[in-house]
Amino acid sequence: MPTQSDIQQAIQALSFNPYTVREDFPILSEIFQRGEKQVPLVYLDNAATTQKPRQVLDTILHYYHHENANVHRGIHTLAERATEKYENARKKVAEFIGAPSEKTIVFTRGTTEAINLVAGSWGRKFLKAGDVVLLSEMEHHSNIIPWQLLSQSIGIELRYIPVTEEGTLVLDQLPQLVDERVKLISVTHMSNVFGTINPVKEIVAFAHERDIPVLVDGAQSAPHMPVNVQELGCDFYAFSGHKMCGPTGIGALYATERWLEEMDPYHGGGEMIRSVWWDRATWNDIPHKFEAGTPNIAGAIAFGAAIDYLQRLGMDAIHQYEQALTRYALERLEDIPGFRIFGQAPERGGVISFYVGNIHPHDVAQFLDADGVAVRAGHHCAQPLMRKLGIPATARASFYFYNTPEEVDILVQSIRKLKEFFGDGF
Ligand code: 7TS
Repeated sequence: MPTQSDIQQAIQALSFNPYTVREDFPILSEIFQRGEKQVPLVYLDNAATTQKPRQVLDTILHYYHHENANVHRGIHTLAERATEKYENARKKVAEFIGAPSEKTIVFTRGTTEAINLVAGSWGRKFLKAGDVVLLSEMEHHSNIIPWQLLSQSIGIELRYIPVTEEGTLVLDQLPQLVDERVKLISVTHMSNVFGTINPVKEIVAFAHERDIPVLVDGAQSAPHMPVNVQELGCDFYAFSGHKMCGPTGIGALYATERWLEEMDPYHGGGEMIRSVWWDRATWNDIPHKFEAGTPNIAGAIAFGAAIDYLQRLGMDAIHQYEQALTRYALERLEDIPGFRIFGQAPERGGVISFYVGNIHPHDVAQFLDADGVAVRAGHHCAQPLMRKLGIPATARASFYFYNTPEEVDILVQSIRKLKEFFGDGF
């Protein structure tokens, strides 16, 4: 079992210090009153959303104090400032995921909207009744429902790559699952339930040999590991700013230039047009063709600031530290009798879904909250997967680079206390 001193050694070797970065996050100093006692916040719900550093918060304030104007339309100084900052943020996003050009980055509200954009625009143009979209059984609802909606309107069919008990994809079945009717594969890079990191590069290689495009849901991968979309080779990659220190309501879709050129607009309105007549219109260049209306300007600029922040720490170091912290947590949690983990893939990130004895996950989360520990309990927007696992929900702890081994210790202690509290009923 990695000891405190092992993990402290791992921390020494990092290019950042998880204890000092915490000072950048005002909310991490939150203290809750519990009767006579005060307990510090232990925030372990990072797969749902992450906290925001001062650098991102200041960027939002600075934007509204000094730069606020609409983008791409004004000639005045503020409009130029806002446009430059907004487009500069796009460049940062492109560079962050190794995209070949900022033209391949469409700002969206987040992963969900990015996937809906692909289903609504690419899907409607390139799919027809009887075509198959291949998903996996570990997808978040946001990579299931847009395809179900498309299925209801144009008659595509959905197939699913099965998952094993340990939370890995049964990729041996790909040759049987992928026939000539499969026209798109859309899979998550990292599961928000199991923490499994899927071998998307191999999936893309398999698909491209058959001329099948691939969408990667990067909601849980972009925040936690270095990602290079050109290396992965995927056609589409969707992710959210709020899961990587940015604000809510902003995210991005990467798509290859070829697809963006060929796809039709998703929403209609200002910004996305070149010329409009009463009965027709022509479209703006990519990516603006997909950004109708006034965008989330402050959000995009703050997303850029979040990327600057992460890159200062280093994505490799973030990944390395989270791996060490997850190992530290897993070994302590597995030591608790009756502790059951969902997701034992060898390649995994900092998401731990669990059951304690037969206590309902909502009770677990409530009990932990009394100790200041924030975990999520629920179906994690993966109801079909929960059904397959035969459970209504799990409790889930998920880490980010600002979590510490001491916080893991508090989680472990709190679960041990829970066990004592429930006694024989445990
Ligand atoms: N895909 C995955 C794999 C996710 O984990 C999530 C959000 C989404 C897509 C949707 O992202 P959004 O930013 O558009 O909402 N996952 C979670 C979660 O696990 N708990 O709350 C949100």
